[in-house]
Amino acid sequence: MAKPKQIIRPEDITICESTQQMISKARRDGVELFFDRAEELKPCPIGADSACCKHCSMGPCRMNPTDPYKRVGVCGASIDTIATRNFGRMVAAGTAAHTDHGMAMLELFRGVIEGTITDFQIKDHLKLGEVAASLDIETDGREIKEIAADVYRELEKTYTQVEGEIPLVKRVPAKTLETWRREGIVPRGAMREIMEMMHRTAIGVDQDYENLTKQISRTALADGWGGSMVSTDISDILFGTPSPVEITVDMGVLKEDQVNIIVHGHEPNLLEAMMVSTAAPSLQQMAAEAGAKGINLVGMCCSGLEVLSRHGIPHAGNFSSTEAALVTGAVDAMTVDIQCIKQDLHKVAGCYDTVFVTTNYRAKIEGAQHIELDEHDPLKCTDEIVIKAISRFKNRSHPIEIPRRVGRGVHGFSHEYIKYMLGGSFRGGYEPLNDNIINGRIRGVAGVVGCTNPRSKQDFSHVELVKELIKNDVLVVQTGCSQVALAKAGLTTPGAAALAGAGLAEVCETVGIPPVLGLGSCVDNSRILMAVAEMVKTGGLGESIADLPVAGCAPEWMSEKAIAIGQYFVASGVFTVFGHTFPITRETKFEKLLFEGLASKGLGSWGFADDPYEMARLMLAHIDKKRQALGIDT
Ligand code: SF4
Ligand code: MSK
Repeated sequence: MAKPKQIIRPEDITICESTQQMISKARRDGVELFFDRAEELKPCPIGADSACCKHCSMGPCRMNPTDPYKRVGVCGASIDTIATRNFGRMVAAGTAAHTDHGMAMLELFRGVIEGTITDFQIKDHLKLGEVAASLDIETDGREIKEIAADVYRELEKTYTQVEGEIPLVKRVPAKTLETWRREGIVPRGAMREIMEMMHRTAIGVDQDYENLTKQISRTALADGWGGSMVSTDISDILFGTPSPVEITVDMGVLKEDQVNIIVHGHEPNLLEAMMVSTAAPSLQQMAAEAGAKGINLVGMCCSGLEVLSRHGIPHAGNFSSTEAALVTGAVDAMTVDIQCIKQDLHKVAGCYDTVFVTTNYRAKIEGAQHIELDEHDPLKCTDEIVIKAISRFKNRSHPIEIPRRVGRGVHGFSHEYIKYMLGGSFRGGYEPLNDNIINGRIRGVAGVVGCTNPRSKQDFSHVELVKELIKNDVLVVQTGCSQVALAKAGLTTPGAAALAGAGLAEVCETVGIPPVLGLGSCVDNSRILMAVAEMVKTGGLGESIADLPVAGCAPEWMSEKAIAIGQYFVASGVFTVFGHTFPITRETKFEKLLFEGLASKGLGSWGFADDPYEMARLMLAHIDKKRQALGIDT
């Protein structure tokens, strides 16, 4: 007799109560969610340990992860070659995603400079000036467009430069850059690095895991200090550098009596255009005539974080909640552009007659309607979507159940703002960050970032880890879906200082900041790089990023982009812990290199832990080790 299928309780799947409520509703409605498939589709244990190669048709070749050196592939590839190549291709894919996104922002910038795109403008002249100065571009007495054209030309090299160092390495602390030069990992343009990474991981090319790992670091650095950093800078120049703003999160931001439009994905331009469309008097009037009290624009995932940080637009939830938001029945339209968009959103939307629209030529979904966002006339796309959403509102035919929860917080902490807030400098102002680290009020700084993953209880590790860190006087900076988890848990309010250790609480209360600072979307991890670079340059905490009492963590990661981010932090000198899974076979030379060997070369290192308390323990131990080495072990 077949065993009855075990039904997992929603509270064992997620700590997000809104998502729990929607999982129960989806079950009642007979709608399958990705949580259900994660239960049914168990991961292949050989693939999970990255012990399988399918780089040619002599394979696929499967190694034995419990006895990794017992055999080699048909071509003779060892477990170290196989696992390193797999890891390298993840980094290449993640880097490609961030850099292609950054390049799209740069093309938009070029259109604005050339005057072919008129619906977007250069909004933040101060940031443009700062970026120009960081690239040694003259600004005195010059027209904005002239400066912008020079900035464009320099930043284009981030992608296309075939030899030599990309311009943004000027921002890297001298000693860190010296280490990169010694190791031969200073990046050229991302196109070159990704191309070489793909070449060297093909059958019969680079079969020395140490040599391959150098290219892995070089490729990842072309992302962090290249494509991602350009994306952040250009988005700030065009849409404004974030500064602290009060925000609301969770599914309670949806409104039963309004037309609800969710924008999900990664590119800020779609949401910026949607802000204009939803505010248009003619469309507001149309919504009113349909019986709506207004048009409610809401973000999800990283698109949402871009506009949450800049404009305080409400945010309905992170990666694991995107289907669940549709289950409310209250979403009249969901638009998506690129990255982290589950294919089955289209199907779930169909179950509730929600208008579901893809908008980017790079990312269509079979069967889904596509209304392309053309930056030359963006409102054509967004107006059409708003009209469709109003029509769906008018004809709503599904019962609506909106979870009532709304979390509040203060987000929008760019690295520029952190610097300003902490006294105009990371050291020497009225509440300098470096001095507070040196005097021990702040024990260290941790970046807690990244995705959620249906293979671990949604949000749990993010929240528990951050609670442990702030309790131990570690200031936490955040990007991506992680900060949505913390905002829902109420830890991004200044009042959360009550949960911090005495030293950190004192700093937070004096400056008026939360102990957990949301910095933006996943490309905005570049803001964390800039913050750590600034900490080194300010002085008192060593000469390279690897000397700092800082650590990073992606406790519930899932995307190849996360691996690229992790590797660029490690290559920059940061101890970086990943949770729940790590794509590597244990007890191999490649594992030893990533977890120990890179640090001995002056870079950072990887760490892994399965539960948030162990993640915190590893990070605190690293921070304390660095404090001791700096002689500030107070
Ligand atoms: Fe097997 Fe080598 Fe081909 Fe990989 S490259 S599938 S290890 S034969
Ligand atoms: S959206 S990459 S799930 S952070 Fe940037 Fe969230 Fe991870 Fe996507």
